[in-house]
Amino acid sequence: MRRRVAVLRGDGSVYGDVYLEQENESSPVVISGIILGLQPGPHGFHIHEFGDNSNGYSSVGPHFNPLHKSHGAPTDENRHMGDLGNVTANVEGTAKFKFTDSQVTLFGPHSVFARSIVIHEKKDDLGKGGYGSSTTTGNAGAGIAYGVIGIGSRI
Ligand SMILES: *[C@@H]1O[C@H](CO)[C@@H](O)[C@H](O)[C@H]1NC(C)=O
Ligand SMILES: CC(=O)N[C@H]1CO[C@H](CO)[C@@H](O)[C@@H]1O
Ligand SMILES: [Cu+2]
Ligand SMILES: [Zn+2]
Repeated sequence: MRRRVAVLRGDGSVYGDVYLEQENESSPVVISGIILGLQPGPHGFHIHEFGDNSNGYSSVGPHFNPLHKSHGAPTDENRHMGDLGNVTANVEGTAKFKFTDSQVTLFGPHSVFARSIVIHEKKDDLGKGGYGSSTTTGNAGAGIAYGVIGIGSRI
């Protein structure tokens, strides 16, 4: 079992914790967490390439995309590995979630360990919004909280 954790912070009031757990390299990764301080509604949720927030959201790089694909929905075959779709905040601005993903892994050369998790100000249109940035970022706007995927405690 590998357990990783990302502590999300930004310049504003949004913060949260995201957990990634995977039994072994052939089992799906389970992604869960809670993010607070959001505007109600869907927010783009991705793994970005770099575990570097020395310059805030500007330094986390593009969506993690080791297989050189296009932006898409988590259920698409043609998607960035880091494309996790949206998480949705309730009227209180809290998004609580738990889902599995078939492409993200904590093992091998494409491991997402030490990369960044980002939540965005706007919804991810899953590549289908028709904006210039739909096919690269889902037109999700700026990242409002982000954190490096690090080593979690073993419980
Ligand atoms: C991987 O973990 C799954 C449970 O998630 C288990 O069914 C499977 O046997 C394990 N595979 C290996 C190679 O250990
Ligand atoms: C509004 C919208 O596009 N919501 C999508 C956000 O991502 C999730 C997870 O992939 C989808 O289920 C939603 O349809
Ligand atoms: Cu993103
Ligand atoms: Zn993407």
